[in-house]
Amino acid sequence: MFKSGFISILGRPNVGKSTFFNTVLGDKISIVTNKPQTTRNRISGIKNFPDAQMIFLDTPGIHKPKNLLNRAIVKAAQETIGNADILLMLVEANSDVRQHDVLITESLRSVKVPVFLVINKIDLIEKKYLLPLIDKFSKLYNYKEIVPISALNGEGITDLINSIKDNLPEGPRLFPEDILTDATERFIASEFIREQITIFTKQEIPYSSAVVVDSFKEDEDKNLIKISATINVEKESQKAIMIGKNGVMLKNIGTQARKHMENLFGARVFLELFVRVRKDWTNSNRMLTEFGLIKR
Ligand SMILES: Nc1nc2c(ncn2[C@@H]2O[C@H](COP(=O)(O)OP(=O)(O)OP(=O)(O)O)[C@@H](O)[C@H]2O)c(=O)[nH]1
Ligand SMILES: [Mg+2]
Repeated sequence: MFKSGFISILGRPNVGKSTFFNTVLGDKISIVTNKPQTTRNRISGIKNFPDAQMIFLDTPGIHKPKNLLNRAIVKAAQETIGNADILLMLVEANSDVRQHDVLITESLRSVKVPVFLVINKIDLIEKKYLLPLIDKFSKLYNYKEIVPISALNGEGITDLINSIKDNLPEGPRLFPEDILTDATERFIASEFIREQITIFTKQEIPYSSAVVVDSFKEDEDKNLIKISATINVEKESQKAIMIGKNGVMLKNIGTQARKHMENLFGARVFLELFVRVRKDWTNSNRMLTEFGLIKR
């Protein structure tokens, strides 16, 4: 019997959804930072077994949105709830039940598919704190399974994969075995740039930045990819910070992003970055659509 299905990874911002997604897939596809609201789009990642195919969906952290950008990213996460065969609600072992965890539980009330509680970051706590936390979460929802893991060091991942396999419906292979993700190389390139922006810049700047790849040209003979991308910010002052003194900030962002691209694409990358001010884009339906954050 072959099994297949979609597994959505849900949770409040920063609990480690994208880290878990990358660990399961064995490749760095989704970007990870120590700041909340890193992921903005739903991304799929396909994991193949001799007797099963799992399509994991990494989603943006669910929170109370304050602007149009945040409303769009929360919607992208919530939309996966109705389309998944198994839902993983990720939480952090090193924090108590938070308001946003309760918010997410509420949106799972009418769900018919199995919901797992996945307690991540167990490498950060002593084991004795696990049971009381499990107890608190169990009062919120009747989870099908409760699995403690560390997405960072891989602890518990095999057990979780086995439980997922047990709960997957019978079904055919849905995608060819050589497909890893639905994210395009262009999209991943733009994300790797945004990841470095989020790491290098402070305060509101990561949240005011959107990256668009303007051109992506592969020269197979030279094993070289030429990428040109625009970083959109909301204000002139942000543009100045993004470029930095003598262009140092932009250079650092570009250098680091290029290294990650070269690793994943297995080719040399020539990366050219531009910075452009698009006033108040985080509250513009038109610009959010242009930047791929609202589906056309
Ligand atoms: N110690 C520890 N840190 C972890 C673990 N998993 C993730 N992290 C860290 O948690 C932070 C957030 O990780 P992400 O994977 O970006 O979290 P996310 O849930 O995808 O966040 P959003 O996309 O913002 O919703 C990063 O600094 C990770 O390195 C873990 O198992 N243990
Ligand atoms: Mg993420």
